[in-house]
Amino acid sequence: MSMFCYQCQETAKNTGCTVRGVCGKNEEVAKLQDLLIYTLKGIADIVIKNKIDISNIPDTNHQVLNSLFMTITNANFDGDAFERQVKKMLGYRDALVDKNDSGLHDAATFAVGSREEMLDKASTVGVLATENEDVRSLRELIIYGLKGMAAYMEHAANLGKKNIEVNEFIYEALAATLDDSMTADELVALTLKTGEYGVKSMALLDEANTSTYGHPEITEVNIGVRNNPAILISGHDLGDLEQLLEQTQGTGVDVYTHGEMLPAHSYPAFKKYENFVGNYGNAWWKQIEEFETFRGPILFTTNCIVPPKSEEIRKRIFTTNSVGYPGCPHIVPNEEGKKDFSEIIELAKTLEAPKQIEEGTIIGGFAHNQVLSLADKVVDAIKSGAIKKFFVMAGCDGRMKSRDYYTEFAKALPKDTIILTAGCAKYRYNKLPLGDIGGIPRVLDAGQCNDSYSLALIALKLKEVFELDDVNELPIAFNIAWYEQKAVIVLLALLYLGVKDIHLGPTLPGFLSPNVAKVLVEKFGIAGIGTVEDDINLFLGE
Ligand code: SF4
Ligand code: SF3
Repeated sequence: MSMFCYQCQETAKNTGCTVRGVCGKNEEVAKLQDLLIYTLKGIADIVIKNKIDISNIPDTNHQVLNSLFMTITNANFDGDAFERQVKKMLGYRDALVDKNDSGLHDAATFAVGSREEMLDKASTVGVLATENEDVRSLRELIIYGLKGMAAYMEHAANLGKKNIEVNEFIYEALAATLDDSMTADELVALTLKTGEYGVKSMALLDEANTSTYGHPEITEVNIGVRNNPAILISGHDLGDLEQLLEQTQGTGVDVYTHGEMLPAHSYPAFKKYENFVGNYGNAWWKQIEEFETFRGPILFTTNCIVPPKSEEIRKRIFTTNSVGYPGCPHIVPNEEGKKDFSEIIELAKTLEAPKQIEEGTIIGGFAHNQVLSLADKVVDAIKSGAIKKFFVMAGCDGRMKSRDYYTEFAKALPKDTIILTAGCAKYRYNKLPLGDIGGIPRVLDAGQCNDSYSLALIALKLKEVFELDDVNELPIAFNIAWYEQKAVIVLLALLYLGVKDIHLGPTLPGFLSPNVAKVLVEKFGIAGIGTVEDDINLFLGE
């Protein structure tokens, strides 16, 4: 076995990628990612054992987030970037060590120089280094939750919002994954605590986005094209979008969103840009064909990157933040956080306008503020029986054929039900003509995966209005699609908020050992998916 990774839903045979990632990650990158995570654990070991006041190490805190984010599925495929990051983090780590320290873990003290030494060391510290499969499963569940949390924290930090408590928790949890004395029960408790901090990180990002760009409002988004050269912006970072829109003003270059950037159209602050045309295409995995017809440059602000099939497309790809791809220009901010996108804009001017692949509009902007402003209408519709049930179908999309389930499920839902969605999972049904209930669309899109937080707030508000003791008494079912590690933190956040009986698909995570899966089933009622018909009957109690 040359590598081992089982962090995403598409992991080979649902057990682990062992030769090359299904995502395209090669052995070297997989190993350097393992070593980077191990180095972060070493930093955490020193921070916790030496009781370091982390308010004094802001750069280390930030780079811990960035490192975690870099290892998320489809974020960064650049081996050189990982080698540099490992070296950088070893530098931060060694600066924290006191020469009188004793009792530190190997992760806090190991030394490597060359790439070869790094790869050798990585072979001994990856996921499988934890022999007990239940402990391994819980440790990885926590680590994947931290990765998702770090991504959300980084976006918030890019807009100037921080919460040092969350950084402290990240150190605590990273260090705990090195601690062989932790019992399975303690690790389960830490998993729930990870969910608690997941809620805090999503709340922080929500505050960062809404205080900077306003609250999302109901918006029709154009899915057709205009006849100008254009740039496609993908990923989740709204700060990058703002800078791109500012810099493209008056250049004759249009801007379109792809994948998870779609919800940006619902923020009031972006509506003033005349060249912010619409959304092009679908979820991340369709980029292979959609980048071909888009014809202009693409800026990735976060995952999901799919390794480009042709040299022509690779030459149009630019990355920033934690993402990277070998040979693609990576744009870094200056001291004031400003990024220079002129190279992308100049390239766009030399390329053809996008080819139209769809036309019409889709509707979005149903985040908490907008939905709560419609609360009376929604509550009346529930009371009158016009709305019988809500289905939270948030999460990720992916390539697997079995995800057709979600399209079929949405189609088969009775007309008196509403889908609440967030994340790129929505592309499985957001263009279906599902109609509305008394003017309320049957698919309410709260935004990006992190905006699952909005869905939780909406549920908690309904619980209050209906004076219920438990959120599970509401007519809301959870049928979530997962793919990468941001969906893991969303799931842990929902568990922490007390949501029970979540159905998770299209497969249960391969990283759950049978015993850990059993705990999740018994304690939280987690279940997989079945056939559309059986599941609808089950959810509707028929
Ligand atoms: Fe495999 Fe997913 Fe890991 Fe990629 S991220 S190597 S597809 S488990
Ligand atoms: Fe999608 Fe990658 Fe997860 Fe933010 S863009 S939800 S998969």
